[in-house]
Amino acid sequence: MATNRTFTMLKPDAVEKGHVGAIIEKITASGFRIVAMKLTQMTAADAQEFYAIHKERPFFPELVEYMTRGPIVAAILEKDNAVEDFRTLIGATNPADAAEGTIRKLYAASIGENAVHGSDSDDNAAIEGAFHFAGREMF
Ligand code: IDP
Ligand code: MG
Repeated sequence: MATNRTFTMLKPDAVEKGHVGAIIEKITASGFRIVAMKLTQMTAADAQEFYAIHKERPFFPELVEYMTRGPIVAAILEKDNAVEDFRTLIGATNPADAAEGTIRKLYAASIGENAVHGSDSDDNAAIEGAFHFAGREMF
């Protein structure tokens, strides 16, 4: 995957609250092109694998429960400097620390239920995109 791509999930809380349209509008208005997108739901095994780096953290069971409780919107996005620019657009992990106007500031309830995921590196963007999408689903 090209290094100008990142991977995102609109998490179950964002879908439940009806924020999908507003968040996608903000993403595309910020210059990201949608390469792939779908509504899907992760199994516990999926979430444990996706978030394996956090498996020793005390919040891991809560994170798996949260991420599997309902559908998510998974997407691959393209833009110059995609990974860094998308992390800026979503804001800090804890919405209390997120900058004004960021997606987490606008739509996240807490550090756990924080509305949106963004890859933290080009390598992880490629791994996470391939976790959710087959090549024929990417445009
Ligand atoms: P990130 O999503 O901003 O990269 P990470 O530290 O990688 O943040 O954590 C992954 C996800 O785990 C967060 O987005 C959030 O949903 C959850 N999480 C992180 N820290 C906590 C916590 O202290 N309590 C509960 N959930 C957390
Ligand atoms: Mg992270």
